[in-house]
Amino acid sequence: MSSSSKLYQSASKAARSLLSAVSQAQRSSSSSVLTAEGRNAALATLTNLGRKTLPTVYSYHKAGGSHRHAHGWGWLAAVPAAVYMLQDQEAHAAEMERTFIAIKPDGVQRGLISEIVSRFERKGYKLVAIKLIVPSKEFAQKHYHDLKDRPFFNGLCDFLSSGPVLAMVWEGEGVIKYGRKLIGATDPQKSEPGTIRGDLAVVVGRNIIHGSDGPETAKDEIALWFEPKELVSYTSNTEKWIYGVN
Ligand code: IDP
Ligand code: MG
Repeated sequence: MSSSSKLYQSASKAARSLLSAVSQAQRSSSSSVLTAEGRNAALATLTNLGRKTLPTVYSYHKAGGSHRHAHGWGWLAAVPAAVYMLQDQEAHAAEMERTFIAIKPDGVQRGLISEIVSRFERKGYKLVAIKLIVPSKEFAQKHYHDLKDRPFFNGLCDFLSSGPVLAMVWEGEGVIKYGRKLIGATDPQKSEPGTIRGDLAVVVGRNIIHGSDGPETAKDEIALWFEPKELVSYTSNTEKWIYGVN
């Protein structure tokens, strides 16, 4: 299980125990005002993955805070909305995956970084790591190790190590497989229009972008190109609009 789904699960678990506290509190309280501010505060705290969720909620309100609704049990009435959102997130978190995407030296030199990044961004995938590097030839050989017996292997590794490569990790439901769809067929002569290679490249030796071809390769390539600390886990504000079950 990925660390992000673990986080979603523990946050959701915390939210559920809070929910039972809420129903108890509501039964013994006259206040049941659901304010937008209160809901946002609860949501922001509860969905803030990677941080210690519950203690933040409690200390914020214990300290009195500057929040004018942060008194009595009123703020607790806002929590069910947060729980609902979390359960939604939990449903898709199980499917969440990461893939390694790289803009090769030809794509970087041709000024196609923003064009390519925007296609992943607009689709709804989340950027979790990015860096511009010039890989060594040895590194390129490691990256393309499965092609070492192909006649173009040496030239390919020379090319990959010839200039800057924009290395990235993108996260989202089905991103490994669908990322390959966005990229298009290996040979741009065969890539469909509308795909990155179909729209922006002409020959296989200069097909501007790399994308992991499966879950195992994605895992290996992310580990090859990035230190774990370079991968940034965060909740995107758009996630609640990109994912959802009706
Ligand atoms: P992929 O990049 O679509 O996953 P692979 O078969 O893994 O395609 O090949 C890796 C890279 O090797 C290709 O993106 C392309 O740059 C290069 N390549 C693949 N086939 C040829 C070829 O026949 N001639 C020259 N380069 C090739
Ligand atoms: Mg490949």
